[in-house]
Amino acid sequence: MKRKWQRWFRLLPLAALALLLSGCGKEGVSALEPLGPVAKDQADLMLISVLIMVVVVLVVGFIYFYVLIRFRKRKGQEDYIPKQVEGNTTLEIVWTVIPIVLLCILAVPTVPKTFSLSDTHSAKKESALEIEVSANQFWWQFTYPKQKVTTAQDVVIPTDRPVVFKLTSNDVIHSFWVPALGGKVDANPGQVTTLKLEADKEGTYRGRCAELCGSSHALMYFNVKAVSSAEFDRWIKEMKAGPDQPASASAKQGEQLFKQNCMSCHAVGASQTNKLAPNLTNFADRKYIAGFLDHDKKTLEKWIADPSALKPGATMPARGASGKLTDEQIKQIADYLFTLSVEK
Ligand code: HEC
Ligand SMILES: [Cu+2]
Repeated sequence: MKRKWQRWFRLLPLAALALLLSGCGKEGVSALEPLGPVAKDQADLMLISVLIMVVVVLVVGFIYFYVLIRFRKRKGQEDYIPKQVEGNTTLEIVWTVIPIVLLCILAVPTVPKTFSLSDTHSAKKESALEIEVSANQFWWQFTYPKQKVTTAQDVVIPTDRPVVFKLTSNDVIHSFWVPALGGKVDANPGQVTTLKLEADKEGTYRGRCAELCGSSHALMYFNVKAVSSAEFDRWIKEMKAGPDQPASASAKQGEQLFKQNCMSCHAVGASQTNKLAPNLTNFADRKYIAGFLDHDKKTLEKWIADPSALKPGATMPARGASGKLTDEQIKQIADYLFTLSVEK
């Protein structure tokens, strides 16, 4: 009885793993739930390979067990040796041709799809939207070169056309991955790589860094917000117009403090690119702080007081450039940052 229990206990880690993995796939972070044309094509390719592999495993497994049972050692026949078939030309041809046929079946959809999915040049002719992505430890900057707009953390795209992302990195190798929309591509320092994605439904898709890049690699999230093309055009206009002036006294005070303590790295104003920190023009419209933290004032105050306590390795200094902001001043800055909204 005790033995049996021990055996079940050994299954516990497996059960725990299954439970853990079942947590994957939240917030559109699953390649198996494709939500755009590119991702659908890729998921179909995966499905074909998996189906072929399942068939192979079933057939080979069946033959294996059949042979195991059919040719097992029987009592009274210990010295019996069944008919040997090495050098049987027919069998050799059969088990060489079958894998060739299977690989051909796999190649027919895979090869042309691989080329068309990675073809970012003719996508450009289809008037695709171009977005430059620069990856940093541990945040993302997005620039729309034609529209001359820069933002960070949340990238907004239209649903009516493909988007060509041009990726690079300011420090180490990162990898740009929006599982629901398609495969990932590395962002390398000193190099530009491209990735074509498309969202045909409006919604917010979670993206993340998929290349171990430092202590907060696992927290290097971003959002892709897909909106109608009219809404996208409006958003670009609103970004260019910028947020309204702060109204309350506290936020006004916060703006002054922000200029003195934060502007050496951050920019407010969508035409400005500052390589050192996220552009905050529409900070109040974001869904998270720093890509993953609750988007509320209390968390923001904690963030400004000590970023690396919340996101290990974050290069932003605690309590501003001087390190001397008081709790009251931090509160005022938080008030100001929450006025930075362009959505009317
Ligand atoms: C030395 C440069 C630097 C200074 C000075 C600096 N920051 Fe940052 N800040 C950063 C970096 C880098 C990040 C991105 C960190 C990350 O997500 O890994 C960041 C992130 C942020 C974010 C989150 C942005 C987002 O889109 O979610 C806020 C808010 C912020 N900083 C506010 C401030 C405030 C307020 C000050 C001044 C008190 C300040 N920062 C000073 C470098 C700086
Ligand atoms: Cu990274």
